[in-house]
Amino acid sequence: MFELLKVEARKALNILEKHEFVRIYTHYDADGIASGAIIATSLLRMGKSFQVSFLSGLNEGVEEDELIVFADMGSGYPDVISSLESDVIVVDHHFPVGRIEPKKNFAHINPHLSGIDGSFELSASATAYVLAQELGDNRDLSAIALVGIIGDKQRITGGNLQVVRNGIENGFIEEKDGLRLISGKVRDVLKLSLEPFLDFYSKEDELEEFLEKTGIDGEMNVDDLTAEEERKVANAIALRIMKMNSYPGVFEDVAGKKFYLKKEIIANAVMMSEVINATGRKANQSVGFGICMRDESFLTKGYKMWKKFTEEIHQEIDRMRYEVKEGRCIRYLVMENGTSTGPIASVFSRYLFSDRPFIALNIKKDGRVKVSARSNRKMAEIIDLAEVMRNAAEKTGGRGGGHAVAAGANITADVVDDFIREVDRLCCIQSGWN
Ligand SMILES: [Mn+2]
Repeated sequence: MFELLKVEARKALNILEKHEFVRIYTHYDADGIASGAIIATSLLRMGKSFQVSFLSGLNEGVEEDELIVFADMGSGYPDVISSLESDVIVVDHHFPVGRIEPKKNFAHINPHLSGIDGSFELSASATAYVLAQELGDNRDLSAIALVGIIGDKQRITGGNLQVVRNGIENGFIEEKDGLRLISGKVRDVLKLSLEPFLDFYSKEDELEEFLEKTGIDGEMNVDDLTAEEERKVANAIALRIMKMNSYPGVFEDVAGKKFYLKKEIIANAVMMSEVINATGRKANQSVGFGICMRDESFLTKGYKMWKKFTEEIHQEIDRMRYEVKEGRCIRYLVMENGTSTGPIASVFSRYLFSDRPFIALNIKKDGRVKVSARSNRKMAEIIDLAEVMRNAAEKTGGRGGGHAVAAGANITADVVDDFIREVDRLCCIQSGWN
């Protein structure tokens, strides 16, 4: 299934062979950090040196070099890529836009160009893994690919499944039946989990009642639950999620299979993904990158950031759920100096307000505005948020793009109202709701 991707990956190998040093730009989320680590590790094993930088998008400054590799970004920015005087390799899974006219050597590794749905079935990290396998024996990196797959909330089907199977067959990933949850004591896990979001953070009474009804000791470690206990928790979680106006598909993502990484310094794949994500959102990507490179000295810091970030998100959710506004066809939230837009938009769109696309805007002190738009697989069939973000941002002097189900934009504070109006209008046109 990766034959066409591999053709492009071999082109990338030819370019890489001409260089000793590679400059890597990657996205600052879990999938981006995992992709960066996969590429960096494969380069190290080839004896090449590299420098990696983390960006929120390609609108930020990119420095020219002999060879630049873009990971988890690039396909949506043909103008930026075409303007570069460097050799370029793009490893991305966002839908390609426009036409790239490279000045120098160029390889474009993107599942959408190879008949694979990159929005749901191949993360950037899994795409990077396909490249890594052309560069050498990098089968162990299938575990890091899985961290990115989970981080992007993709399904483990199609290409992703093939990568994960590869990891299982080679002993780098262990698959078990059960709930896909973070690690820790049952009580803390239920309270802090964001995927699934269970809305226990400030509802201690409900949490204790939940534990009592299911007959589970909250002090027990989730990984030590018996199959019977796990089934009880799963049923109770399913019931709670159902009562929340959540998207029906969310439970499928939690129940079924859980994954343990045999060679990584965090064994629970969901936990590793959450920690990496938190370091990215906290502008400390090098910590997450270090963990993906199996450097234990970053672990304590990583866990600390995860705890802090997760609590901030829960507090923000509690504060902001009553500030959510309605458009004609969207729901939206305008924050000032908020923690992060992506995670909050994910929880709102999947668990609390799942019947409309959700747009979170964060106005920063410098007047720049970060926008995250989220929906669910079903809604993504009628509304393409990547297109909505791109068009609305372009109309208001910004830039946007992403996936049909999860997209983003960067705009300025003075156009926020116009931007929201345009997003609402475009969502109405696409959906035909209004
Ligand atoms: Mn991604």
